[in-house]
Order: sequence, then C-alpha cells, then structure tokens
Amino acid sequence: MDNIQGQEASPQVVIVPSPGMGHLIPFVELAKKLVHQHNFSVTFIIPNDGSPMKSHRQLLQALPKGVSSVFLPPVNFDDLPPDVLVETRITLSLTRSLDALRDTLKTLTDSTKVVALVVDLFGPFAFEIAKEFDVLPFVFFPTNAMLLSLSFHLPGLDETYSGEYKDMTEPVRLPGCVPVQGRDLVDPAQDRKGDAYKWILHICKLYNSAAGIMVNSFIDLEPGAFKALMEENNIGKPPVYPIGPLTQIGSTSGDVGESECLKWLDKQPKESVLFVSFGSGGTLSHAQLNELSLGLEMSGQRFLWVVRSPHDEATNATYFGIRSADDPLAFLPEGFLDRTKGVGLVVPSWVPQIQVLSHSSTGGFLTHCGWNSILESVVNGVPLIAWPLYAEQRMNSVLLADGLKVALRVKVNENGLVMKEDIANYARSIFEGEEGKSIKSKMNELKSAATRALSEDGSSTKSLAEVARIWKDHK
Ligand code: UPG
Repeated sequence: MDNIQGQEASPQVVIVPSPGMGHLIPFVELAKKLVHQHNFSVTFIIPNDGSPMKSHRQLLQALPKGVSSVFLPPVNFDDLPPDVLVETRITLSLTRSLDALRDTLKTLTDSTKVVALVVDLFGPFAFEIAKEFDVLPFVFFPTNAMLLSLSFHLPGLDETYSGEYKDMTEPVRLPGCVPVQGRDLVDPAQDRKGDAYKWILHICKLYNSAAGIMVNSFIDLEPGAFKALMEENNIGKPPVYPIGPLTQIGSTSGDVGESECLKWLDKQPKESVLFVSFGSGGTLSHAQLNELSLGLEMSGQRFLWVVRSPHDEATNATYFGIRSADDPLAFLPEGFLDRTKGVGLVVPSWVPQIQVLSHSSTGGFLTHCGWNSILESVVNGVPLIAWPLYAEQRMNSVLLADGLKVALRVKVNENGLVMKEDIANYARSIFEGEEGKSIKSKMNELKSAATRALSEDGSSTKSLAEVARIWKDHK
C-alpha cells in the first residue's frame, strides 16, 4: 500500500476505477478537484486486470499530495474464452476483486474517516461493501447522460421487447435524447444471449442503490437528457450531478518520440491538420488499415495519425495494454510513408492527445468517439469525423452527428469497411465547404458553453460543490 499514512486531517474519498485508460483519466481529474478545491484526500483502489498497467501506474505516480493509490492483487482470467467481450472482462476484474477491496477499505476506515466510495459505470458491485462500512456509494459516470438514460431504461426495455435490439424497426426514444437505432446501442446489447449483456443489465439495476451519480458531461451539452434525468429523481432514481467536462490537463506520456509530433505540428499552418486516433484501445482490420491509409493519402490533407497494428477479430485489441505488440508501421501500404512525407505524420500507438488537440495547427479530429476524446475536442473547439468502433461509441456518434451536429459520421459498407474515397471526402469536407464551417461554428459554441459550465459560478462547478457538501455532512 503506497502512502496512506498522514492523511487523517481531511475526509477521505475512495475511488475504484474499472480497467482502461479512458476510465482512469477522468477519475484522475476528479481526484485533483476533490483535493485542491474541496479539501478531501483521495485513495485510488485499483482492480488489477493482470496486464502490466504501466500507463495506469505512470499516471497515478504523477499525482499531487493528497492522492494515493493501491493496486489490488491481479485477478485470473484463465477460464475465459479468447473472444470474450471487453465489457465482460472489465466486469469480472471488479467482481473478482471484491474480497481484496473489502480488506483494503477496512484498513482505510480503521485509520481515516472515509465518507464516499466512488465507482465508475462498471463498478456498482462495490456498493454492498461501501454500505458495510457506512460509506456513501457514488457513481462517477465517465461518459454521457444519454448512456446513463439508457442504463435506467434498459431493464424496462428488456422486459417489454423480446427480439434482438439490432432488429428493431423503430428507434429507441430515450427521454430528452436524440432517437437511436437498436443497432447503434452499446455493444453488449447487440447479443441478448451473451454474458456481457447479462452483466450490463445487472449493473443497470444496481445503479438504483447509488446515493448519487456524477456524470462527466454538462447541462448545455445534453440539456434534454439532463432535464429528464434530474426529474426522474421523483420516481426513485438516485440524484444525478452533471460535473463535466473533466478532461486531462497535461500529458499522459513522457516518451520523447511521442512529443516529436508536437514539434511537427509547430511547423504546420494554423488549423490545417486532421488528427486521426482511435483512443486507448481501438484497432482496425488489415483491410481497413489499408483503406484508411489510401484515403488519407488521396485526400491530400495534412494529417497526424496514431497507428496501431491491425487486428482482424477485435476492434479494441489494445484495450488492456495500449501498445501494439508488433511494429504498426510495418502494416502500412508499400511506399505510403514516402509518398505522404511532409503532408502526414504517423506515430505508433500513443501521442500526448490533449496537447495535440489544443495545438493551433490541429483543425479536425477523426475519432472513434470515446467520450474523453469528444470532451477534449469540445473544450478545444475541434470539429469531428465520427468513426465509432465498440462500447457505446455508436451512440456517441449519433449524439454528435444527429443531435449536436458537430460531426460527420462515416458510412460503413456491407463488408464492414469505410472506403478510401469516402475517407478522402470526409477529410476534405471537415476543413472546406458549408458543412465543415457549420460544424466548426457549433463546436465553438460548445467550447464556450464548456468554459461557462466550469467557471466559478458554472453549473458543473455548483453540482460538484453540492456533492462535496453531501459527503462532508456524512457522519
Ligand atoms: N489518449 C492519449 N493519447 C493517445 C490515445 C489516447 O493521450 O494516443 C488519451 C485521450 O486523450 C483520452 C483517453 O486517452 O483522454 C482515451 O479516452 P477515450 O477517448 O474516452 O477512449 P477509450 O480509451 O476508448 O475510452 C473508453 C471506452 C469509450 C468510453 C470511455 C469513457 O472505449 O467508449 O467513452 O472509455 O467511458
């Protein structure tokens, strides 16, 4: 256990993130706010999925005084089939860590006043433990209000609709949200007989026993969804607190090679570069990698591309370890690097994304629609090309393209591929023409709204202050 002593003075908040950098990064920003603005101390208790978790360790080691971390013993996944969905694996890393979590929480509560235990969207299994120690059970939802709304409605949908959701002829209409087709619902809901679906359904029911749910979004981004969710308090749902956008400040990477891309960006014209990245876990098939390379080349557009080795079975092959095992550059079409030299830069596996998105040369982002990537674009006013891969990313792309109108959504053909001609077209359109202009102007409005939400009197600042007050009042 790292540095737990010496924190008696402030009330303690325990954070239990589920595996994945996309879940840890917003929690780290939440922890910083709790320490600096609300005088809590924070302990991360990390369920260990058995991967080296090097990036997680690096991120946590860089945290300020008042934040400490404990890695639980690794869980064993030897019994799982190789094609298990990422959601099942994430869930099991939590359920198989509950005894170790209980022991660690006991040690902490023996020496400090722990007021709240905060889990993310996969973590409500830990609520029973929180209650044993008289600690308030909270959720920090690292994605949007629309998915939270689906989470509240899924148990009802499960009871009233018997077929596969992907075959639904009418869209699902979540209160205050843009309509979403069944085939665009979260991955686990695409196979109702699968384990992952059973797990998420179970988790959705557990949300009802939270003392509160914080969401990494803000009212002006999803006004309808939040209005409906906040009214639902009346019918026995936990209170919902929009506290975002919490986006990473500073880089997640100290590798020199990766910061070379910032020097390259320094030399490009203002808002001229398309940033292409699929988050911490996203991977493409061999055929799709080829098509994307040729599409970027065909567009003639400047680009900065974070490339991973292709994978033909999974769209999230690097979720539990963000580096590709092989050299990703070896999979690019022959001569591609030479032909695009000067126009494009290709970086294997990882770049300091927040610095790339805030760089004045970046003018567009082709993204897999992970929620952190979206928020990071919003706070920097960067227009999007939405290319969802897995998890809730298709829902996010519907919100962005149909609801907020701040993204072009890619078209996937009958073979599951986005074709090079289309890619070239999106890459040009996001910078040129009426649609690109309109997207840019809407993004700038959202950027201003995000700044307002986080200002001293802003809606998200007030929401987090309300949560902090509830925790401090908890005897
Ligand atoms: N990042 C980097 N450099 C990279 C790639 C990613 O710094 O080269 C950072 C990025 O800035 C962001 C995070 O890593 O902060 C990635 O988060 P996100 O964009 O949300 O993608 P995922 O890692 O895929 O996030 C998971 C799920 C996604 C969900 C999100 C929040 O895959 O669907 O929205 O978690 O729940």
